[in-house]
Amino acid sequence: MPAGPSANLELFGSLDAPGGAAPGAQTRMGRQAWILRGLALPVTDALLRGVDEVLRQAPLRHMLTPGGRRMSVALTNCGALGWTSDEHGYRYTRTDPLSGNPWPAMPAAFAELARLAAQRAGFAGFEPDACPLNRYEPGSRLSLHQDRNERDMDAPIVSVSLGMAAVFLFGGHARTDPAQRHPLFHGDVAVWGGVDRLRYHGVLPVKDRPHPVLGSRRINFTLRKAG
Ligand SMILES: O=C(O)CCC(=O)C(=O)O
Repeated sequence: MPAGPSANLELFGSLDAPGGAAPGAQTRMGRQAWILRGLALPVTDALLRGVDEVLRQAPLRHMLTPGGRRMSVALTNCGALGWTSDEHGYRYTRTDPLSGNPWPAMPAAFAELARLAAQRAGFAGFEPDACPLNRYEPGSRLSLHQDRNERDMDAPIVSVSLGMAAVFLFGGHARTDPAQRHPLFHGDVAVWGGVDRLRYHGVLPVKDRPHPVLGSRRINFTLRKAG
């Protein structure tokens, strides 16, 4: 059984814990949903170089929701397909609407980590073609949502966390289902797919607990098979 909210926060104690959860540990969120603790730690330098390169080519921006609200997370993309949102709805595009250019290539380190994480979580052969990248500042949040704009629902979502810690909400198949709360630390990788692929998830408003490398920022990128 997945651990409940209080179990996880008690297990890992304070979100201020500088080292985060023990690398190599695994938190089970569902039958086919895991947090692989610290899996990204050995490659964070390559990942952060990749992040810089993506941001240089496709700067972060605050997108509008279809309801006209400005998202509190700033977002961009890399890979063949990029996720965008505006007053007309959510969709994947091959080009960045700001520049008209193709989205930046997916850094090799992102794709390699995604394949490793997916394989560890029971999804061998994962080949992502899309990667929305979010930047959270203190107060930024992501409300409960399902990732359902991707064509390939057999493929998992692989979600990599860097920088400040945050609380991840992992709910059920209805928005009103109770949500588990899991701390996510620098280097943690969450994977959900199969029977858990369409579960609602989100992030509570991020508290300002500066990270030694990224300061008052949290970077999260999610690798997907969208096309
Ligand atoms: O920031 C996170 O940990 C989750 C990101 C997410 O749910 C998304 O980009 O759809």
